[in-house]
Formats: sequence, C-alpha cells, structure tokens
Amino acid sequence: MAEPLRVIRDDGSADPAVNPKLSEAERLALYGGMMTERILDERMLGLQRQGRIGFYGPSIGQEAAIVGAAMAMAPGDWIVPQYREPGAALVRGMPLKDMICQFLGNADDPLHGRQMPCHYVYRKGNYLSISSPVGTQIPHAVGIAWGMRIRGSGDAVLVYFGDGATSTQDFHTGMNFAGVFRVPCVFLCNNNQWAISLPVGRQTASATLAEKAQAYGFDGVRVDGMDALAVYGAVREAAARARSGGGPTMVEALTYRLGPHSSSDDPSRYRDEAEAAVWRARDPLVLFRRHLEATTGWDAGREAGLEREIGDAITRAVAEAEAAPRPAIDTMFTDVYEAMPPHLEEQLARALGRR
Ligand SMILES: Cc1ncc(C[n+]2csc(CCOP(=O)(O)OP(=O)(O)O)c2C)c(N)n1
Ligand SMILES: [Mg+2]
Repeated sequence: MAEPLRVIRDDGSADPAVNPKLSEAERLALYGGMMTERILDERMLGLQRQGRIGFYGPSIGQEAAIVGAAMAMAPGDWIVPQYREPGAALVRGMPLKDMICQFLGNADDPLHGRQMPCHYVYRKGNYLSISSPVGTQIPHAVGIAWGMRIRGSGDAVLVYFGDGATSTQDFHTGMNFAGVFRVPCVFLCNNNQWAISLPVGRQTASATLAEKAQAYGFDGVRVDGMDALAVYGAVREAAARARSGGGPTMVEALTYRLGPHSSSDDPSRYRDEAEAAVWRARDPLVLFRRHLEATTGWDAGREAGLEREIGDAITRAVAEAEAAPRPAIDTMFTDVYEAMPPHLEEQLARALGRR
C-alpha cells in the first residue's frame, strides 16, 4: 500500500518535491480557517450542552481536510457538503451570524428554522444544503458536475463524504456515472476511521478506499488528511484536471474523528481512547502551527492573537444571533406554494388564533 502523500515534515518544513507553494498570506488564511472551525466546534458543543442549540456535529481533527480542500477550489466551483464542513461554508463567505442563526432556528435563520439544526446552506457561495442521509449528496454533486460539462462552463464540483458513505449505493451510482461521463468532480472522502461506532475495517474489505476509484476508471489518491498542504495540493491538482476535461478524481484524506460523532454521541462507549490519543498527537492544527513557526515569523503571541480574534468574532455572532426572535408562526405556511391554497390559509388563520 502506497504511503499517503505528505507535505509537512515532522520538523514543520515542507517537502519541496510536493509543496503546493502557497504564499504566506494564503497559508495564514488556511490556518485561520482551520482555527475558526475548531473554536466554532468547541463553542457550539458548549451551547448544545447548555441547551441553547439543539444539535451539533463537530469536525475536530478534520479541519485540514475540510478547509484545505475548500480553499483549493475556485470561487465558481460548487461545494457539496456531507454534514461536517462548517469550515468550508465559512471559506465560501457564509457569515458566522447566519450560520449560528441556522443552529438556533430563529427568525434570522436564512432557512426560517425549518431545517434540522446544523443543516445550513449558503447559496451565494455555491454551497449546497447539507445532506443527512449518508451518501445521497454524491449523485447530487455528480449531476451538478455533469451539468457543468454539458454547458462547458469550465467549473468543477467538490463533494465531501465519509468512509461510511463508500458502502452506500449512492457512492456506487455517483462514482460509476462520473467515470462513464468523465464529469468534473473531485470526490473528497474524509476517512476519519469511524462511521459512528463502526470502524472502517468493518466497513469494507478493501485495503484502501482510494483504490475503489480504479474500478470506476479514474484515479484515487491517498493523502495525509492531518496535513493541510497535502490535501490542498491533491485537491488543487484534481480540480485543475477536472476543469480541463480530464475527468473525476477521488481523494482519500486519512483523518480521525477526534470528537464525538455528534452532540448525541459518546465515543467512550465503543472505542479505545488510546487510539484517539495516537491521532491527537498529529492534530492538524498543531502540525500546521509547527509549519508556520518553521517557515514564517509565527510565534505564541501571534497564535494567541488569532485565537482571541476568532473567539471574539464568534462571541459577537452568538450574541447577535441570540438576540433574534423565534420565527413568526406564519413562516410554517409560506414558501410551500406560490399562492397559498385555501386549506393552508385556513390552517394559518387558526394558528394565528383568528378562527
Ligand atoms: C442512509 C443513512 N443510513 C444511516 C444513517 C445514520 N448515520 C448518520 S451518520 C452515519 C455514519 C456515517 O459515517 P461516515 O460516512 O464515515 O461519516 P462520518 O460521520 O464519519 O463523518 C450513519 C450510519 C443516515 N443518516 N443515513
Ligand atoms: Mg467516518
């Protein structure tokens, strides 16, 4: 089995043979995006425990794979998420306040409180709605990419999914179609080793997930998903190939779900914390910080400053979001039909206490 692609060495330097050579400003933006996702996760899990939001799915340990892949795409490309990629939505410009209003399901929630918490969408940033059913987003992404190919738009799609999703029929449908029609799609499999309580070794008899792409007639590459530069480089290359008519690529990012599956889960019930500790030693933020320290003037002071800046932005966004009222009752009835049919008008009137 080939070793996964790695760029950042243990001493923090970048391997020149595979370094995607991002500018210092780009690397700082990448680190800022990863740290935002980490701090957001910690804060939102806290709010969930305090009963202030209903549900949350953290991405702790997967920030490099999520933010690295999103940043490697061009603004015209589409991003089709799984359910663990707030960092990618923020890369696309989704305002933190809008996102937190969605978690709260309040009047300022762009979805008017109709979706499950943590199931946001950001239309302006070509960021599709989150798909809770495992794997269903894969054929959606392939369909978008096929549309791009037919129109000759020159754009590409990035679709995220987990190791567990590779066992679904939708994975097969999407991968097969993508191979046959050579659609401009990058398949980013976030292999975080677990599908809730099922370890990847019991999910598949394949030695790797990336090799599944070969059966569909295109390349699958394995990268160290804790290494943001490795993910960035592999996705940028795959997206360039897709845009130039070279067809799809699957990128398997080896990560680890350091936290619970969601706020409803307790991993200590089914996995050995010693395993998590091994991966925690390669925390993607720690690895990237070492890289910044080795190659730029990054130090403890700048680290603390960035943490404070992000923490304050989240505090402000939570305060603004919590100040918004609940959605108005009539939003239960609007947006379903262009003109409200009589039976809904009647129900609306009753809900408003007019009858
Ligand atoms: C079709 C379907 N089956 C089962 C579930 C319940 N479920 C939600 S997440 C999940 C595990 C998915 O694991 P993976 O694809 O590895 O993604 P991860 O959660 O690890 O990011 C399961 C079984 C679901 N949402 N949809
Ligand atoms: Mg998984």
